[in-house]
Amino acid sequence: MNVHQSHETVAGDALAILERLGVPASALGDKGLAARSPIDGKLVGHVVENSAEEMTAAIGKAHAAYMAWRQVPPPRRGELVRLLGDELRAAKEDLGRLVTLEAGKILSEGLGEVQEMIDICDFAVGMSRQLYGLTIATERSGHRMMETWHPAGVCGIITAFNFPVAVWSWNAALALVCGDSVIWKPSEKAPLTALAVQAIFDRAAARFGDAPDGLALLLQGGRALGETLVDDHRVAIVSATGSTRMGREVGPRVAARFGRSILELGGNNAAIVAPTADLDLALRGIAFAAMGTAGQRCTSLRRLFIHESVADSFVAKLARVYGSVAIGDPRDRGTLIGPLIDKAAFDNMEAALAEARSLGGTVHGGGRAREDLGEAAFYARPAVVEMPDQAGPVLRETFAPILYVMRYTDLEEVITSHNAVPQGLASSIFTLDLREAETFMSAAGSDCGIVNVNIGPSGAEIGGAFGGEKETGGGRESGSDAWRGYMRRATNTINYSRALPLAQGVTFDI
Ligand code: UN1
Repeated sequence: MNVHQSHETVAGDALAILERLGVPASALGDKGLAARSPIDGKLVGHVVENSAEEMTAAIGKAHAAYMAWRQVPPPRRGELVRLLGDELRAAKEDLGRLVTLEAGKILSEGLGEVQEMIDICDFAVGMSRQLYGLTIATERSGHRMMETWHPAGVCGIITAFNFPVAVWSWNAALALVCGDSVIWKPSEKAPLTALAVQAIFDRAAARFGDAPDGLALLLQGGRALGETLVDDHRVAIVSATGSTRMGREVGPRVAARFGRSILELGGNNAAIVAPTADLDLALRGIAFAAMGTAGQRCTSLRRLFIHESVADSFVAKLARVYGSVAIGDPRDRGTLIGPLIDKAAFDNMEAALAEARSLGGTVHGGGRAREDLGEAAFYARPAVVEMPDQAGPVLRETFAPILYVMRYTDLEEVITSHNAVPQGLASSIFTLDLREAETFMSAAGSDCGIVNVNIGPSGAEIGGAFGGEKETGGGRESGSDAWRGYMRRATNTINYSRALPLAQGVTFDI
């Protein structure tokens, strides 16, 4: 049930937060990018839009900042990120709420996203003392071989609306300790949270004292701005999060100039519910993964393979949960499903459901909900769709709360179906059978970058490397050794002998 609470207007709420977080009034104007809230579909304000020329100038500035920053000892660079984490802790309530206002996610998820930023800052601070290389056995006596990791340059960060602040921080926190400078081009659908984060970063930089100017820049605008960033040879790394369509354009453009890209693109994540699964736990795990964030995570659960022996009762329970879940204003306590980001997202959901029906799917749920919350606000009823097989929309990522359910009999066969989609981000199996769990995690199991057991595919912690295979783009961000993606490696061979032996036994006597 929805608990109705009275709220001030979304716009008033958002503008007050921006002021408290120190966003300068000059960042907002009468024209530029329209900032809307999906909660009521109304305009919050306009954000000053940057030109391609401004982007080119910013890249020059960021490059100069990198030239200075790369000389700063990494643990000192970590101190800046420590201060960023400190400022984020102080801003958590406000920034989390702003994420709710701008992206429409429920309050606990808005706060969770800011926590994810704090976590990656802590991780990066530790990492700043561990940017280590190997010492490697050499075939020549009196020699030593080792590798050194150096800052790579300017890192361009392109982010999506659905994690409007955390994805910047996964990249920025690591890039900054690695000695890179960063330029951020956020989604046009989330310009306000970006302004807030930049103000928070600027405060951390002021406390730090001698960070070079232009170390972390924010530029707002559309496609042309992104293209300028992507095509500039001074941008050593482009880390882009968004659709596979976007990645298909960004990847080759960066490659054409021999730049490096880190791509985190679409997912079409699945879960398998095996006969031995703890079904209550599976139900809860699946509900969060499929309906949380209104299905608008790249890790959202979209496909469910359920063993025929447990399918009937499980699908009935799932349909009941789907029918009773609270949809509404994400600021209300008790709401679990907030709005979709815009009308286009709702239309895509409806189109996918219509296509699923035409392919023999049985749809439970779907359709518009909570029209009382605004003509231009698009709340959708989550949908469970029983599909005869994996076809049509099941093979695509639709950024909406649709869960396609298919039955299976044999684990090996279902793993083949599981992997038979173009995307390869996140996956999970619910089973208490060790053989099944290990098979799913083995080389012959899931082909995804994230493979979970007895939890859903979404909601990863920052300590692990995050990303996926195939059309998901292959990039890894966040934890583990993802930091290496933000540095360049030098292999050093040092001769401390008086002789000059050549490798591979080559002789060259002059
Ligand atoms: C995304 O949707 O782009 O694993 C990122 C998760 C979150 C990040 C999602 N930690 O669901």
